[in-house]
Amino acid sequence: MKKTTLLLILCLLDVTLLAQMANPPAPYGPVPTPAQVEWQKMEMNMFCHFGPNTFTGLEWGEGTEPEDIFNPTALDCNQWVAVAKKAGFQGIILTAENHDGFCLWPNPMSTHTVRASAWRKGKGDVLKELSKACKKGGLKFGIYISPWDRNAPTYGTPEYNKVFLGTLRSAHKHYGPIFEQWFDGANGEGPNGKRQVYDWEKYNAQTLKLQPNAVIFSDVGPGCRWVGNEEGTCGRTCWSRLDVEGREPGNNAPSQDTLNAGNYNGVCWIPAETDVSIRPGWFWRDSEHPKSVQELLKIYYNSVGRNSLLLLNVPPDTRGLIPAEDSLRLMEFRAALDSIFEHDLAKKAIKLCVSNFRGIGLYKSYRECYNNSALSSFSPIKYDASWLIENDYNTYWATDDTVTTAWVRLEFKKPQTFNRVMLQEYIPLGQRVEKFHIEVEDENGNWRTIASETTIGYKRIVLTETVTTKKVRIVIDQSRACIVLNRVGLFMDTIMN
Ligand code: FUL
Repeated sequence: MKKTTLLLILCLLDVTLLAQMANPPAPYGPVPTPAQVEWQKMEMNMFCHFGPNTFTGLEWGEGTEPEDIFNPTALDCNQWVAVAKKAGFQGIILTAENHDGFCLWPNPMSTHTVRASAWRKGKGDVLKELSKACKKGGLKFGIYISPWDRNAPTYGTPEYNKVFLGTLRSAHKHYGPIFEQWFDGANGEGPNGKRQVYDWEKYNAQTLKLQPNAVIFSDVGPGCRWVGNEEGTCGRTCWSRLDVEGREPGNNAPSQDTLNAGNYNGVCWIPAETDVSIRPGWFWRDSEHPKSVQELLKIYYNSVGRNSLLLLNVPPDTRGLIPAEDSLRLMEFRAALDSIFEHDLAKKAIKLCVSNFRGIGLYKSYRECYNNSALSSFSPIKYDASWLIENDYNTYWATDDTVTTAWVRLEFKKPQTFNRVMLQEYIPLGQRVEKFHIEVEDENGNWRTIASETTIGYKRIVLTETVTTKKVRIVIDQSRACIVLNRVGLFMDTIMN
């Protein structure tokens, strides 16, 4: 055998070997816990605001409403679950207790509960019904409890912390597993109102002791953070990192802008959750109606599409059912999402090329492109571009440790028309990308930039003009460590333009 042939064979063998031997990228900065990763993957959950306000039309109940006010005529949590599942939600969070202090379960720490109401002769328990229905339907169950309690006689005294811990214990002991505990930061007592020094440390510690997989929501986490507004808009730049040293939910929380964008150098992994209502109010009111599909799509792009989780409130009515018009709207919303995201044009690429992939070092020129065709003799190599069009979240394209600027090019046999570009980072290893742009090639072979953005995170959906092209290039201009991307998708939205 000629020396050159032997060398060539060795080279070919080596290149695969080198890539296979390459170590995975080291984590960068703060990283999510496994529970936070699972939480983020849920993408869309349903919020249910339900309680005395459903019957009085108030947004903030006073805490003095007679218990008998709460009297749903046909409560059926299986219906909530059926609607949620068909709409594509992965979990439901219920307002077990809003600011009026009324508890939807027979909380032994309070007299202001379903036990004292006429509903089902005081034997009803919404938490029990919904947690059971979720289990049966395969949805996750979460609980909202407001620390600001306008009914509790002890509110404003140190004694209240004990009462609140008892309330949490009662909910967490009997209705788990709970995937998220939602702590509201609101307090409308006004300048002369009662002041409560909350023992957040104890609330969080006890919650995690009883529900170790619960992601705790508040203005400052520790599991996930408020996005800073109730309009359904996460920042175009959105870091899942936040600085919380010396901060607390409520008045001492970071500014709403900070919550919206996160902190570039934030020490903790606390991703944003976007809570917004399908209707103008949080609670059901006869006079109000659900948002349009266009509005819901916009919310979806501004939340899920910007590295946030969407918690969409769909309030049950006085019967204890999700009204037909809301459920119908959700089905239309689902159909719209399916029509857009079912057809990923990126999967049609015949070639996926990258400027670098991890582990091939000197052999860089050996294989820049992955041929995505059944006849191809190429099989995927660890960290090469082929993983970008795979659905498995645990496989990804990664660059060498020193490479923080790189591109990926998708080539098609026939021109493709799209206006949505989806990118995902592999967040178990941290959030890295801070600047990227998207280019398309025109008929004359010239590249044109169609979008320039900043962060990606778990999921980023970039809205572009509608383009038709045979070549697309995603250029990562700046990454804080080597690039770890696990998905590129191209979609056409004909509904929201
Ligand atoms: C706010 C509360 O005041 C509302 O009642 C609602 O629960 C919303 C989700 O959060 O802070």
